Formats: sequence, structure tokens, C-alpha cells
Amino acid sequence: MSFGPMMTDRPNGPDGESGVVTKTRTRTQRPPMYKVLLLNDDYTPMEFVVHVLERFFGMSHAQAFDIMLTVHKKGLAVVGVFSFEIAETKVAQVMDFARRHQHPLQCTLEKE
Ligand code: TYC
Repeated sequence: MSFGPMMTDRPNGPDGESGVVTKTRTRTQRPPMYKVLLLNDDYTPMEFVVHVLERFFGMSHAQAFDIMLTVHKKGLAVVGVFSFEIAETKVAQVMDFARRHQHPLQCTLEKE
């Protein structure tokens, strides 16, 4: 007959010191990405939009023309996907360039 805990099944210490090794599975988080959207309007010249896409998004003339036409026909298009900081900078660059040329062109970002 035995009473009370034996040395082999004593309670854990104050730090949860059980002697059992546990691993915590960590999931690596990828940084959120942001879509930069270009919006259609009735006044900004097509050539200006093509120039914006070449200048700020590194598109070829043909690529820029295609995307401009998509925006013109569909109302908007995604012109690139970037980290928040880059997306924010692109939007600011486009908005500033359009404003300086007195065109109502709108550019925004949206979390992917
Ligand atoms: N709709 C404009 C026009 O007919 C052209 C345009 C295209 C404007 C794309 C904005 O993001 C835009 N002149």
C-alpha cells in the first residue's frame, strides 16, 4: 500500500517545468499585398494615361495602350500589385502627376 505522489510523478514546478519538451508551430505570414487601380473618367486624354502607365509602372507602349483601353471600356483595371509602401508611392506619384497636368485621373489602392 502507498500513499501520496512518488518522486516519478511529482507536480510541475512554478515555471510549468514538467520536463516535457513542446514545440510551437509557427506559420510564416507573408506581407499583405496591395492592388493599384486606375479609374476611368471622361476627360483625361488617352495618351496621357498611356504615358502614366509607361512612366510609373514600367510598361511597354503596347502594354500601356492595352491597359488604358481596358480602363476606358471597363471603368477600371489593376495596373500592378505591390507592398503597401510601394503601392502608396505609386498612387501618390500618379495623383500628383495628373493634378499637375490638370487631369482628373484617379488612382487608388486596395488590399489584395
Ligand atoms: N475615358 C478617357 C477618354 O475617353 C480615357 C481614359 C482612360 C481616362 C483611362 C482615364 O484611367 C483612364 N479620353
